[in-house]
Amino acid sequence: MAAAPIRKLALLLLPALVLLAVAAARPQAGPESLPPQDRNFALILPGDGPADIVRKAAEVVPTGPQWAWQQREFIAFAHFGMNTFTNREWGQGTEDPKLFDPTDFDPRQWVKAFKDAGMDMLILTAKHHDGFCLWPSRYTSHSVKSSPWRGGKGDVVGDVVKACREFGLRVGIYLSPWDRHEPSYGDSPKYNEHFRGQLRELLTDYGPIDEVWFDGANGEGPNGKRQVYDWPSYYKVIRELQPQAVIFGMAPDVRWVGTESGYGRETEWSVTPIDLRGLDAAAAASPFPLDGVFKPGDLTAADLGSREKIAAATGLFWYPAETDVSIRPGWFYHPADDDKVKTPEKLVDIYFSSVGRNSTLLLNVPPDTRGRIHDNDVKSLLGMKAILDATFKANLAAGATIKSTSEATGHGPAAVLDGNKDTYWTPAEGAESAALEMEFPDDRTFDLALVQEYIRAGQRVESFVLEAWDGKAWTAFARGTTIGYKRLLRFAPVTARKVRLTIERSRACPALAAFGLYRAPSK
Ligand code: FUL
Repeated sequence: MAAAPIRKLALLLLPALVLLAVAAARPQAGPESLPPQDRNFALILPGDGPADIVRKAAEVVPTGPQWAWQQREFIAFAHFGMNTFTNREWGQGTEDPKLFDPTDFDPRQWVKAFKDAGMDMLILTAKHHDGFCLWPSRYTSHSVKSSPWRGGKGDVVGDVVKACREFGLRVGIYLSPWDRHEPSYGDSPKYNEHFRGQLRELLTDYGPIDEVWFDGANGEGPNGKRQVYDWPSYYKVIRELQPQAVIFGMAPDVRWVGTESGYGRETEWSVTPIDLRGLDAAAAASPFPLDGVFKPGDLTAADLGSREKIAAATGLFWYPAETDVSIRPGWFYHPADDDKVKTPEKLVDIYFSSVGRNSTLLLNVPPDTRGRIHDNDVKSLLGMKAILDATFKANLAAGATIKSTSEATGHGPAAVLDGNKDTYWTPAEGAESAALEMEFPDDRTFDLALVQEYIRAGQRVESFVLEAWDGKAWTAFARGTTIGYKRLLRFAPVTARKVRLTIERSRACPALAAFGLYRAPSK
């Protein structure tokens, strides 16, 4: 019964999709063995069997903004606002703006610490659920305007952005749709207009904003009413004013990894199901095709993208994971937590379980009531960076003689060791197996491997194994499932002169951008 309308839709969509494919042709065309890649979604058509679905999943690729975001890897989050001064995690919206009064506000100190820690962007809570605005919004007086700080003339967002520009960090904005202060909240059209207005201010007045962070919290407002958020209209404002930005959470660009612990899944797929039945030809051909049909599903599920999971999908899209976690027990600063800051070793473990599992790491480091980052947090951040620098200082696989089972023209195995993310090895068309063998000039000892797929051609690898040659035989020392943008594997130290990486299962021919072997510093 349901098949007929879907088929009709598919016929309708076909010309639009062909058009899209032509219009969005990528400058980085793959070799002949890789099909043309240009869309971050795929329609499953009636009659598509399991093999077609798997092939389609392998062909879905990130958009330009998603690709740029993925390479940012390590992002700072700063929860700062009314809660910093009331020592709470969630404010009620009734707080007196006079409470907001940092004594030594110094965003340059934060941003320098983030830069020194190797972070690439800072996302600031411009407004949390209590509704207090860190910028002088024209839409409310519940903001820095009504605080004693700088005589009501201050602008936290403006100063933080300025510091980010000075140190070369990108900027992201957290703007809570749930607003426990704003009287129009719950009066749906009115508040939607208010919220779009605030978005417009933030996305117009502060230069490039590269990520907008939306959680889905939807509690009651001051009048006890719940708001019906008009998400597509919010996306429209963002797409128009900052088309290069990705939207996190309640939007089809970047998903929540599903935990707040810093630990993502071992098997992390960036291609997941989406219901595309509402997508018409015009929407499909628009620059942001998924904005009108996106609905968040259960992102806490253990499996979001296996063959079993996608088997019944009506569509698939590129929806990569971001792992948000706080360096402290809470998101906001609380003096009682000063001795509960995560240690450098814990942060490194989190890095391996997020960046090392095909995700980005969004690490929250909350400024205190002075408006500075506490020394304990700075120490942990820098300690983490020192461990990562010592770990990744030299790729022990560099300089190896490298052979592959086969290669497509122009995509030989040396590409995985050349330090260039835009070159990759891929086997010859129709190859049945895919393996790389590396021989070093001498014995090497390592306890960590890095593998990266060239995700601009899609995420394909489902399982792989690493083996060492002991002079007589190959012995497996590490195994992994998905790779995606980056996979880091830790194992007991191995000493070998020859190492083999075998792709055991893949959705299409694998395309690998990087391989590395490293040794963690001894403690
Ligand atoms: C959640 C919020 O409710 C928390 O307060 C915090 O901002 C976290 C990052 O997102 O949904």
